[in-house]
This record gives sequence, C-alpha cells and structure tokens, in this order.
Amino acid sequence: MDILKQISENLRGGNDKKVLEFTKLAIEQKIPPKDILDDGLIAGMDTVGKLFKAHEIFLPDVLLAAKAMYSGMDELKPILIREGIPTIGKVVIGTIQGDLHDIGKNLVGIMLKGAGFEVIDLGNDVSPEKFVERAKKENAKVIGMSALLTTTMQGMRKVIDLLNERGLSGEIKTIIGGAPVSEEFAREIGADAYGYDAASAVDRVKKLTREK
Ligand code: B1M
Repeated sequence: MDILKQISENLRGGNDKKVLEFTKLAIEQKIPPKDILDDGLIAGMDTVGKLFKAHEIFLPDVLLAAKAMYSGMDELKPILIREGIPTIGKVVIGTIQGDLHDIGKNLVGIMLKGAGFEVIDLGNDVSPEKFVERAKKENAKVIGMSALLTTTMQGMRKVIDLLNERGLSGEIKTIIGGAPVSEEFAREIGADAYGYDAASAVDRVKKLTREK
C-alpha cells in the first residue's frame, strides 16, 4: 500500500503512532507536504466523516481520528511554515461560539503563518465580543472564522453585525470557512470573503489585506 494510503487508513483507524510514522516516512521520501496533507491526512478525515454520518463509527472513534490527525499535522507544521516571510499583517482566527471543531481552523492558521501573516489564534468556542475586542486591540487587519456545524455557523453573522455596530467593518475585514458555509452564505451575512480550504483562505486574506 502506498504511504499516503497508509496515512489515511491509519488515521481512519485512529492509530496516531502509525500516522506519525508514515507521515515522517513520507517527509523523508520528499513527498510534497501538500500531498501528504490532502491525500493522506485530510483524505482519512473525510472517510471518518462519512462513516460517522452513516453511523458506522461513533464519537470516540472520531476523537481518536482527530488525535491521529494532529500527530501527523504537528510533524508537517514546521515544513508548511518554513517558507514563511516576515509578517505581512495580523489575522485573528478562531472557531465560532458553541463549536469545538478546530482541525480546519488550525490548518488555516498554519498556512497563514507560512504565508507570512502574524496569526493570533483564539481557539474554539469564541464569542463575538472576543473576536472583535481582540482584533481591535491587536490592530488586526482580518478576522477569520471557522464553523463546522450548521447550528453554529449563524454565529458568524453576529461577529459581522458587532463589527458594523462598532464602526469597525471598514478597518477589519472578515473571512469565513468550514464545511457547512459557502460563498453564498458569506455574501448573505456580509462577510468580506469565503475560503473553501486553507490554501484558498490564504489567497483571500492576501487579497483582503492588499485591498486596504
Ligand atoms: Co464533529 N461533526 N461533531 N467532531 N466532526 C462533523 C462536522 C459532522 C459533519 C459529522 C457528520 O455528521 N458527518 C457533523 C456536523 C453536522 C452538521 O452540523 N450538519 C458533526 C457533529 C454532529 C458533531 C457533534 C454534534 C457530535 C455529537 O456530539 N453528537 C459534536 C459537536 C461538538 C461541538 O463542536 N460543540 C462533534 C464533535 C466532534 C469531535 C470533538 C469528536 C471532533 C473534533 C475534534 C477537533 O476538531 N479537535 C469531530 C470531528 C473530527 C468531525 C469530522 C469527522 C471531521 C472534521 C475535520 O476536522 N475535518 C466532521 C465530518 C467532516 O467534516 N467530514 C464532523 C478535517 C478538516 C481539515 O476539515 O474542518 O472542514 P475542515 O476544514 C477545512 C475547510 O472546511 C476549510 O479549510 C480546512 C482545510 O481544507 N476551513 C476554512 C475550515 N475553517 C476555515 C476557515 C477559513 C477558511 C477555510 O477562514 C477563516
């Protein structure tokens, strides 16, 4: 079985030690980090999502898979960041209130750092006030919000409304992302941009910071 398949299958099985071992091997064999991420780690997590939805695996299995995902991501992180250039602007990121999913948000943070942004990561379950107050305090150019649940995605609108209420929407731009949100939803709630994945989030944030 090829290495990337080994990574995705072991991630699906929640075997963090094997995921780490094969991620290291893939790096040693000079497989491009983006391929290790997309075709190994993310591919494995996609399968986990499908099996969970079909009730073929359960929450503890998903938690183990998330742990395995982090064991691979931690190994890849320095490589993804390595080509970073000095900071080109500050971005405050976080997962929206009520939502504990942070794998995608962390990936976006890693890629933004790699692109030279200073990233202030507020973690998960972040309230609208916390997003806005921290961005203002840090003089951040962009707030990046992630949501993985259809029940929490509406919280993104609250952040944008709060920015408007405080007269900050010209100064601080917003980008949203995560599986249940879309370009259309971004338009609907007045977000400045939508990122389909971590790489497109970086392109969009670059564009937003150039626009200022
Ligand atoms: Co949860 N979960 N989960 N879960 N979980 C989903 C999201 C779900 C789709 C699974 C399913 O049913 N198929 C479903 C949501 C259904 C819905 O809302 N329609 C679900 C559910 C229901 C739940 C619970 C409610 C389960 C329960 O308790 N009964 C619960 C909620 C807890 C809470 O948040 N309050 C829950 C819990 C968990 C775990 C804690 C066990 C774990 C999270 C661990 C962690 O994050 N530390 C977990 C996981 C791992 C998943 C799945 C399997 C994988 C998510 C993931 O990490 N994907 C997920 C199914 C799935 O998505 N396939 C599922 C990999 C990651 C790299 O992708 O996060 O999409 P993603 O990020 C992408 C893009 O979306 C984008 O870039 C990333 C890289 O490409 N992106 C951005 C993300 N944020 C961005 C921000 C940007 C730009 C792009 O700009 C700022």
